[in-house]
Amino acid sequence: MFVDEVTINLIAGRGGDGKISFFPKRGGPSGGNGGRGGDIYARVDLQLSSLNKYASVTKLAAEDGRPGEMNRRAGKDGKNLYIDFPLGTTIKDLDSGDEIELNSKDDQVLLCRGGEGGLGNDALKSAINRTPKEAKAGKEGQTLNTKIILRLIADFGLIGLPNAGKSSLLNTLTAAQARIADYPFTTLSPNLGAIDGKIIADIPGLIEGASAGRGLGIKFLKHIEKVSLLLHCISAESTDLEGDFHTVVTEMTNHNPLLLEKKSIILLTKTDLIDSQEITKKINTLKKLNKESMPISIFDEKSLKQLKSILTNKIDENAT
Ligand SMILES: Nc1nc2c(ncn2[C@@H]2O[C@H](COP(=O)(O)OP(=O)(O)OP(=O)(O)O)[C@@H](O)[C@H]2O)c(=O)[nH]1
Ligand SMILES: [Mg+2]
Repeated sequence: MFVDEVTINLIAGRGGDGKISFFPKRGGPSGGNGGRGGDIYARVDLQLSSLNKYASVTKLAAEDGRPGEMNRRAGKDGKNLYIDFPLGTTIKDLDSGDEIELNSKDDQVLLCRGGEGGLGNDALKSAINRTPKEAKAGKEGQTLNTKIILRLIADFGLIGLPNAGKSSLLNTLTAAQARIADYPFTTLSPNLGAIDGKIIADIPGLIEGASAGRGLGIKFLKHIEKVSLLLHCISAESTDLEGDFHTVVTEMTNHNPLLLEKKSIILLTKTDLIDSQEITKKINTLKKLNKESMPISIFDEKSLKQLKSILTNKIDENAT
């Protein structure tokens, strides 16, 4: 199970009611103020990489403030609630459409403010009314209907048809141990791996009609929205390179046209399965679709080295 979207209703704490009471002998007002309701904050927990822990959570509330007490004693404030999310989480206000992104490990964002406590009758006394017989009710805490969306933070994104060899490349380039098999839809949810401290995301394969929900659909494309470079894998076994390319590009466009503006390299994968003449021919075909096209095989060290150096240069480019 990999949960990357949940809907949660947030309710900050209600303020405690003010107290109505009187000093037994003097008769003056003694009711204390109610405590503040707890606030709700979102923060980043680097240990988290999915929203699985919120899979069955529909509502989260911070503690209410306690009512005021006798002898002018204020009620206790409600405890704040801190909700931990993975880095790369977007919190969307379903009513206004506003979005907040948690993009840095130290992000802490106030989502809902707790309600003020009500004044007790002691605080309400005045020159005109020295013994008020009423107190104020605590205010409701703010509420927020949210959709929480995880977009993995990755530098490079592997895309392509099912079985194109994406997970094999991830495993070969990094220490990842993604499942690999000779049939489509082996990868059911995104895998991550690190190369020189930068993250590569491998997402499930796309097929024609993915945007209409065929195969595993396009819901995982959100995880490559933040990458700086797309690695589009096309198998050397393919007899229709252009067709394969356009299928994936069309489905990507249907998800988010901005993905097409990202830098990309086409990787002609599994080149150990064809001869060098055929490789040259296929690379020439691919270069018409994207000037940046190169052959690769997990069994060809030289090609792997070349790709690694491109990714490393990419890293250097970004660092400066
Ligand atoms: N000969 C050869 N086979 C490869 C190479 N890369 C991957 N394969 C094989 O191709 C098949 C599919 O590989 P995967 O890495 O699972 O492909 P994928 O793109 O992740 O597939 P999905 O997760 O289904 O989208 C497996 O049988 C791999 O062993 C390669 O460079 N050479
Ligand atoms: Mg895979």
